[in-house]
Amino acid sequence: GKVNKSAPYPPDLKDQEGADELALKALETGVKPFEILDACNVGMKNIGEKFSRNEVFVPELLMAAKAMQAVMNHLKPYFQTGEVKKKGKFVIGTVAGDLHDIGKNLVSMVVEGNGWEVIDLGVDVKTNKFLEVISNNRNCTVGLSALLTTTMANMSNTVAEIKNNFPDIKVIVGGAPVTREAAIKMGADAYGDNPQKAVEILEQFLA
Ligand code: B1M
Repeated sequence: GKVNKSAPYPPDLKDQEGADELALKALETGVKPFEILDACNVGMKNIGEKFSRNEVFVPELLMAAKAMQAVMNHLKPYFQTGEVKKKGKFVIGTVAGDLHDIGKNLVSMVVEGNGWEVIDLGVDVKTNKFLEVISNNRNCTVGLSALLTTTMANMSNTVAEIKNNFPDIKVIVGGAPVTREAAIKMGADAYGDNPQKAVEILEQFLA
């Protein structure tokens, strides 16, 4: 649609109460957590497309991110099984230069909920940080997330360095611009296009 010319600009970044209330209301009325997530993903896709068309700008992307995080806080309990974390360790981070963390956080949440111990290194994670954490957790699997076509190059470097230093460590890559072909080219062991896929891959590695 069109830019709302009467709305304050930049928008109030603290105003995420609407998302909070709507998430609770949806859960109370029996909407499934995964359905709520799907709806939010559609919203994020829409705001991304508007951004591409210069109809909204970075503050709106931030607002959307804050709203989605508010929703995810309510959904988190539904993804936790209470199962003892014993399947293995999963080290995850968004690659160097990249600050997008919503998809990465979702993967963390779902993997943890499926019984894995998750070590989440956050965003803008340099290769050396991954190497350091792997050397202290030699039995882990690593997950890398990238949301920018530019940071996919950093992702590729990180995969190469991990494989140079720790050939036995398995690496899963994912994020909107990453494809199966790109994952293979980078030398990653697997490509996850969604959090559940990441869980399935981890289970396969275990088998
Ligand atoms: Co940014 N941004 N952003 N942004 N942003 C995109 C990614 C963009 C596509 C928007 C657009 O132009 N249409 C575009 C990238 C273009 C490109 O590279 N081709 C873009 C840009 C350009 C930028 C900036 C450069 C803007 C600027 O400053 N001019 C800037 C870069 C900052 C940086 O990182 N250095 C920037 C900044 C931001 C905000 C900080 C404002 C904010 C992020 C806040 C945050 O994450 N805390 C933001 C947002 C919100 C977006 C969009 C709108 C939404 C991203 C998102 O959270 N999606 C995004 C548009 C879009 O993606 N359509 C966009 C929802 C999330 C659940 O999906 O992360 O894809 P996603 O994760 C999925 C899967 O990919 C998968 O599972 C998830 C669930 O299905 N997955 C994995 C992800 N990681 C995985 C790992 C796995 C397995 C699966 O295994 C390890």
